[in-house]
Amino acid sequence: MTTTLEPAVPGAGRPAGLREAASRVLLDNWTGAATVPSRALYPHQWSWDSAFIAIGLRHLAPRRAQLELESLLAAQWEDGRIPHIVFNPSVPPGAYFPGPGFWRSSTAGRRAGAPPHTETSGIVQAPVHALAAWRVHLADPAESLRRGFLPRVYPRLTVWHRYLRTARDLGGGGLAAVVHPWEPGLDNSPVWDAALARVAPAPAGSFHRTDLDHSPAADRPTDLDYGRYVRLAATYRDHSYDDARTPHAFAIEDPGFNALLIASEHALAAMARAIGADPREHLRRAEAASAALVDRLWDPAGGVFLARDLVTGERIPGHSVSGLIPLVVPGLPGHVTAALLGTARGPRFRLGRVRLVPSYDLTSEEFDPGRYWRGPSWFNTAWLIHLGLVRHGETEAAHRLRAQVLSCAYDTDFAEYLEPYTGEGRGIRRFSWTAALALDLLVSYGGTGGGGPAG
Ligand code: 9WN
Repeated sequence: MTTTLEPAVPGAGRPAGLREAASRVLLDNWTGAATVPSRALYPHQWSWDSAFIAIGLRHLAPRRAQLELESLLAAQWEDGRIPHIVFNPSVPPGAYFPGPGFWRSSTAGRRAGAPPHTETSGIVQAPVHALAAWRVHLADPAESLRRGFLPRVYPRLTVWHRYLRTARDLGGGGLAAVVHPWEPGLDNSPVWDAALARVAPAPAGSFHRTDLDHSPAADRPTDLDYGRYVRLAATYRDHSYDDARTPHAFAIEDPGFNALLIASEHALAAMARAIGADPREHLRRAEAASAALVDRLWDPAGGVFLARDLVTGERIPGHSVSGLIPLVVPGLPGHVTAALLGTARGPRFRLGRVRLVPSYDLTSEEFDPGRYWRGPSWFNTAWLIHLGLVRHGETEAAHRLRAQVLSCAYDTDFAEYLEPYTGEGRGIRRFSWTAALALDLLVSYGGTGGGGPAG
């Protein structure tokens, strides 16, 4: 078991050549209007990936970073949802499963306002977009102004948040629910196991997984997981992606997803000020959602936020990194953030004593150091925890985490995720958000990139 402490000195551990190598990944994965997460495994545009990618891309090409977000928003549905995948029509339909022929957005999603000429998935991902858009604007305000970036994206992002606040408030308590494990982005987290056990899996022979052509099966979700993912998505599709009409076997209030919505609402307030609109409604919403987050998901005994299963009405006892992500929310009660920081450093996550931040509780029987979101450390969640540490004045811990992100990204050729004890790269390499977020922490050192004034 490796317990190496990374250097606490700003900039130490910064691998020479990181900037060039990360830039090369982003340039190679750029398709003309957006960036694929990976040429091989994920050959289309993904929603929260694009937001994280834009955060890094802004340092290389602010205009491209704007386009990254604009091309995603061009596929927004009329009901406000931003789909989790926008399919590239020039990629062969069988290159990724589930592809456009499965989701059938332009027909099955017509009533929900899916775009008629672009194929997308019908589910969503975590709302990091306003937080990214504000940072993209700040990278080059003159170019942003010249292109009318904020006035173009602000109304769309506002409608996106409205969709989550209204159609997705399935629990009626002021938080957004996710209706598929792919939505919070932590696909096979043990936190979903009990809820997924209620879902009758689609028969194994009824679909063909393409992910196993690119990644070892031991690093990926299981076939049984996939059967359930397919069943949930097909049921939603067969109810025209109508949130009110779909009988949701999986409906969960996830702390990370809601924390990002709140942080992004603060970013919308900053954007509103910048374009001369009234920020007060955004601030009021952020405050109301923060209160709901604490009220519905805070677990004082565990010192962490828990997900709430809306089918049983109960909070789910498992501790995932998602429960620490509320560190990014400005203005949470001091006793909550103090407890969260203690949990991050404690035995479950061992911040500073393992690589990055494990995706699941190290002390749990379900922890698996190699399998996707059941334990491995990911760079996007590390970037978010870094933002939280900066925001709470935890400078030394932030420096250490940053140094780990830089060295681990470089040493693993921008792996998708890491074994937390050894730092060994897992999944695919040359993964876009790993490159983008390492680049961001490399360039905008000092908290400005990770802990800007809003969002
Ligand atoms: C399903 C693209 C996405 C990420 C997710 C990650 C993985 C997809 C998959 O890849 O999910 O959306 O096929 O496994 O879990 O967070 O956005 O990088």
